[in-house]
Amino acid sequence: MASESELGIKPVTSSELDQHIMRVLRNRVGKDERAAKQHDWYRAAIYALRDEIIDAWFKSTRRTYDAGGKRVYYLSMEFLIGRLLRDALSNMGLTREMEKALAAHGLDLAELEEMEPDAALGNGGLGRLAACFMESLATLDIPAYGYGIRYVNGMFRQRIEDGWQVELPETWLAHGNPWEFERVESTYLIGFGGEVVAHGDGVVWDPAEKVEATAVDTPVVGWKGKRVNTLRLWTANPVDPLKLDAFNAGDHLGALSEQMRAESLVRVLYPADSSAAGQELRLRQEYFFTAASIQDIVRRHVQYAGDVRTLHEKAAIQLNDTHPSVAVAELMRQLVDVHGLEFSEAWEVCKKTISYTNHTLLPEALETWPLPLFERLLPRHMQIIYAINSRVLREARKTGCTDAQIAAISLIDESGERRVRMANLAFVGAHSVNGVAALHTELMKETVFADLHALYPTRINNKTNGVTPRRWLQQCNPGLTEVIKDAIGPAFLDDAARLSDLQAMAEDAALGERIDEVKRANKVALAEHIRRTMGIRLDPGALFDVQIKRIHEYKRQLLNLIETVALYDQIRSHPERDWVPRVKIFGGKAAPSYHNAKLIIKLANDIARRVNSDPSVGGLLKVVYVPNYNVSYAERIIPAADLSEQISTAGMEASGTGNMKFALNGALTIGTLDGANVEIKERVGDDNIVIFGLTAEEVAAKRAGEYNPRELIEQSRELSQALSAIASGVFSPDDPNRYHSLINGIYENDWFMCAADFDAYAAAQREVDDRWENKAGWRASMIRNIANVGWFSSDRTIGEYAKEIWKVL
Ligand code: NBG
Repeated sequence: MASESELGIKPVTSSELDQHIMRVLRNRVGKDERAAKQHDWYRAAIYALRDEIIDAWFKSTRRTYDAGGKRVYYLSMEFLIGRLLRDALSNMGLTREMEKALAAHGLDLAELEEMEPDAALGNGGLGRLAACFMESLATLDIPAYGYGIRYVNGMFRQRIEDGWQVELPETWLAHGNPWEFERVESTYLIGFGGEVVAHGDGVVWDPAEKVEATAVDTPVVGWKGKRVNTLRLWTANPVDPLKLDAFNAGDHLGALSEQMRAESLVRVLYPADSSAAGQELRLRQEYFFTAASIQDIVRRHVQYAGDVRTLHEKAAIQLNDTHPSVAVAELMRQLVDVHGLEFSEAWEVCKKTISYTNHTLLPEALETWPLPLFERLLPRHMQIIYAINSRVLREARKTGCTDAQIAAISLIDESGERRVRMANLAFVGAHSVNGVAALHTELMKETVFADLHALYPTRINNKTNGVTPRRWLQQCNPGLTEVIKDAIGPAFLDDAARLSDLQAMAEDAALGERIDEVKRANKVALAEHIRRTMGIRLDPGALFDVQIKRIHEYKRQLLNLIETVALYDQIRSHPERDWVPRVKIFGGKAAPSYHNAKLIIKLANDIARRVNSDPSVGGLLKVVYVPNYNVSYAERIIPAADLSEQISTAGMEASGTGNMKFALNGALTIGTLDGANVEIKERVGDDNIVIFGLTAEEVAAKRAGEYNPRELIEQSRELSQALSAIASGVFSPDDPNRYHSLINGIYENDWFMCAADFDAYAAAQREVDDRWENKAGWRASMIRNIANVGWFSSDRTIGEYAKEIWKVL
């Protein structure tokens, strides 16, 4: 147990915790020990732990108020937090105490942990990054609020039926959420529609519709309980829940229409990753949570500092992608219309307060809204955007921008149907615009933001992503954590950079063996889970080759599948060779409307069915598609992986964070020079990673030039055979044409460069085999990966944001 001085809170013994749990079981859950079921104990355990956290929470909040400190506000549409029990216990230093307290009643903590629903309020990397950042903010003792939406249904649950993805609603709140606190006193009115009317010297917005946003708070505990911050998620309520006159007139449904309108705002998370959602409801969601957050921030500031003009001294607002970028217009509206500042003065305060992170260069994911829709829903914001635009474009004119440059900088896209460009709004309204990996940041300057960058050349900066080592090493891989502790002592638990102490021991055979034993135990546990849930038997001695992430063409699960088919052919044609036994594990969700992504899932399942039942590959190759991949599943798979697939078309993956988690757990990466892979390679060294394929520059050149995939395919025997097998229905005898168009896309256009990179990828896979055969070499590489990726801790990332953007450290 951690000491009081470290925690800043009173240490708790297991018997105190036990008494606490019994009290809570009785008084809050309403059961005694005899009647209590597993779920009652689960709630009692969380409530008891939560009580311990609350003390630290109050202390943290009080300290910030007393010190008059600056706060960080992280505005994000997504927080993919996953389960909280294990995380909170470990950070509070109470895991052992809880285990003991529960064991006294014959209960197993691990079983209770499994009962917790996975809070999936996000799609993928962007949402998980926000969750890692919240934990690191608390760990670094930085006062911070995360602001988002309390979705009733988060990310959908994925079922695989006959190989196809089927989406089911996820009901994570079905049995209540013991972690949260509703704050009815923090309720704000959020308007939509209506008109702008003259008022005194200025104008006011008179919305036609209003809903209430109410705060629901979840405590976020940092490492060793040093600080507890708040994740504040907004829920929506109607101003007038029941229209009694309508009800009395017999219109029972119509009477509830306001209720339904409000509920729809927080009902679902849009399940599209890296593509614009586009619908009116999405814009309403964005405005709803952003406006509530800005009102809350401004209210807190005015209450404690008095003068709204000093907002930037006490508040740093980070926009997580463009989703909350209407914050720029909303903050301006608050400052000018509500608090009476001059436009110019407000504009300076706004820029100094706000900063923006870009997470993708995919043009289809850069949000824009049809002007008529935006103006109808947010008429005053539209006026403010025009006013900002005229300032910016006048400034641009003065510096000698051409018409083409002006058109690119403008907040309004005039090229077709007129649209509001949210990325440009965020860019001009922020003092800092950052990318999430070195390569991505450079590409931002050269491509999507080239003209804005020329106008504001110091605004773009890089903050390479990171992951929290608490969840992604200590909690998901306790075995490895123990081995590392034995080898280099516990300093790395407080500072992941200290993992580098392992570097000098990379060739230590005894250490290599122990790390290998842990990896094997993790593989046995995963294999057992897969056997139990899917009925597939895996050999833990095989190389576990894993690609888990959202399904997207640019991430190239298809390239991996084509290589799998080629390997299958090779094993069958050359049974006499010493093949390295492989287990290919795939997992991930596809956006429900993304046709090709769903087809890729079906293809993986078709290949799996065929390969796994073919006696001629004799256990040398197995293919598994794990259903419903989520944070908790990642915590199970990553510690068991030998090989991490990070094979996106170069230039398209902004950073990746899975790549960091795998390396931290001792997997080797096979990958392209894309996103943070580039920086992982620099750190682990060329001999401890397998890099292949076109560079971002080469991809751009091919796309601009005369790339002929058909010719390439015809020159590569393995590739053409694998493609024709898939296209001709070898894996889909029930529907031989199923993959025709998918494969034809590679022949005709191959935007994602599967054909161009195939030979290099296949050769890289055989290089992995060779390395695997050299056991000592592989183990040394595992150690060198673990030793050199401490830099990818989100503590380092948040430290950089704090010093360079927020100025709070
Ligand atoms: C994703 C990128 C990833 C990156 C995460 C977190 C979006 C829009 N972007 O490469 O695709 O790791 O953001 O920065 O989801």
